[in-house]
Amino acid sequence: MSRIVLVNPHGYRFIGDASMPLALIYVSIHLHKDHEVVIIDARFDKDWQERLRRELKKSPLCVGVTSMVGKQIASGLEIAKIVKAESDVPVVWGGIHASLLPRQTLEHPYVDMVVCGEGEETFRDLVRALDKREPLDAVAGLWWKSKGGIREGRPRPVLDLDALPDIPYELVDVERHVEKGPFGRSISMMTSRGCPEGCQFCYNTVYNARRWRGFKPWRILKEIRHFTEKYRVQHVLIQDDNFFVDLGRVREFAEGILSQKLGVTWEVIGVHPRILARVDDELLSVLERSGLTGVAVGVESGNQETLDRFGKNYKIPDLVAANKKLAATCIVPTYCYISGWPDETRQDLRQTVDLMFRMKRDNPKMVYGIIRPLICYPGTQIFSYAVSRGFVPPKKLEDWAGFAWFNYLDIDIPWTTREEKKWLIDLYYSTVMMNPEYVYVKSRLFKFFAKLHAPFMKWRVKNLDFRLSILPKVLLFIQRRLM
Ligand code: B12
Ligand code: SF4
Repeated sequence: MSRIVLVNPHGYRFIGDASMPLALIYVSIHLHKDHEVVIIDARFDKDWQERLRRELKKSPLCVGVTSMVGKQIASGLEIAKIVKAESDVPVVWGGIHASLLPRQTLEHPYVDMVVCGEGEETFRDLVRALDKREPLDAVAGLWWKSKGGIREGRPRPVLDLDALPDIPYELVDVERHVEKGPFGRSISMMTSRGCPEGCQFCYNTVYNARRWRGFKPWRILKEIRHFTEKYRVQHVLIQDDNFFVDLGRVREFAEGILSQKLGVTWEVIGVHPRILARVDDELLSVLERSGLTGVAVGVESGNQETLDRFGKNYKIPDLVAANKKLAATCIVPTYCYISGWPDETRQDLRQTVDLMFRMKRDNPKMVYGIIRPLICYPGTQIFSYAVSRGFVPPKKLEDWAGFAWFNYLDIDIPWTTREEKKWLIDLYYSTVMMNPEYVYVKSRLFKFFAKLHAPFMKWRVKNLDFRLSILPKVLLFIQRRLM
């Protein structure tokens, strides 16, 4: 039995994120029975550096790190630096960022291997090869460094999700990831991967090649039962990119919650407006009775031309109708928007803001949601478009740590001036403060301030008037310097 150490980097501090480190739990799925798998979480373990150093003394086969663009990269490199300074243990990176840019990730001296794409089988095969000192050539899905330079294994086919064994949640202290929210003890989970849509600003079109696959309802229900019975979980946050793709699956799942009397409420963060519009009254009623409390919907823009141009395949009147239908239920929608599209005019943005307030009039329960400036992430079609317009992407792994909203003013966006970016940032943080209920910010202090300032921020956003606006700048400073 060998040892494997996995470390979850921290991203922004203080937002209070306690979600399960699902990536690291899933990659352990085939390994934890035959090996000692240790998961360290830099978000919670105050002494994570010491724990890592102690683990390194036990000569693990490798140390694995997950990655997503933004601050997690800096934290991931801090982890890798410790491993390199104190041992000869190979450092394996996985996750969306490393998978999209494996070569550049491997060019960093602290990274020895990259698991590209889904990690369950690739990591299992890699661990076997390391354990038996076999060559790495046979490991599909792996990129690695060798004396001859960077090597690329053959691609790994996508997984059959239902063939996976039970997910080893107990590798972490599950209780630590049970969050206390308005619906009681809540836990996050994933029930599907990928998305068939073609939004040009989303990693899915490349990372998952528009393939969607979901766990069968019986499996999701079994997991929820485990959480309710063992951890008294009362609410489930489903983090899928597009949960509603297969409405038959959704119905079976919702009916299963009712027939099995699971007694939980649930919430979904990935919903496409077109599919929402397809949910008929009868299914809506099943969903409501089964305990669906909220859906986060990617509206993106109130300008139809922008939606059509960037592949968000739906019509605004369908969304407006779906919102009205939701108004008659207990299901609370949160709508998410993007600003700063290529060549977006103030008039286009005005339409987005008008849509936001119109939806509130039609459905007073609704959560406004946030208007985020567009960041062209690697692996999206809009990223290639930005490059064609002169955008020069970061050349080194460490430079991606600053590729996020807190640094928006310094990201080169070919179609936006610095003045315009300042204005979009004011709009962004003003909408953040309009949403004390926003699902991803758990900090009570934030919620308190947001409640206090919400009416004023709504006025600013509605009138697109950011003169003398101090608060968004304070928030930007906090996110840049302190988080
Ligand atoms: C939960 C989540 C979060 C949580 C993080 C929880 C955590 N553990 O730290 C929170 C809310 C904090 C968060 C924040 C952000 N997120 Co986020 N998040 C997600 C979400 C919804 C689910 C991630 C997840 O758990 N997936 C489930 C696991 C099983 O899948 P997986 O991560 O792909 O892992 C598999 C493989 O990648 C691989 N793998 C992954 N890690 C490793 C490690 C090793 C060693 C190996 C071998 C394999 C391996 O194997 C796994 C199993 O197959 C994804 C969307 C998505 N569908 O993935 C976005 C997503 C990852 N987030 C994204 C972004 C942009 C952000 C933010 C930057 C946005 C922001 N608001 O500022 C922030 C900032 C994070 C930061 N850097 O500080 C993007 C990433 C894009 C990119 N190019 O990296 C995504 C894809 C959303 C999107 N549609 O664009 N996020
Ligand atoms: S619907 Fe959502 S998850 Fe699917 S491609 Fe569009 S933005 Fe990405």
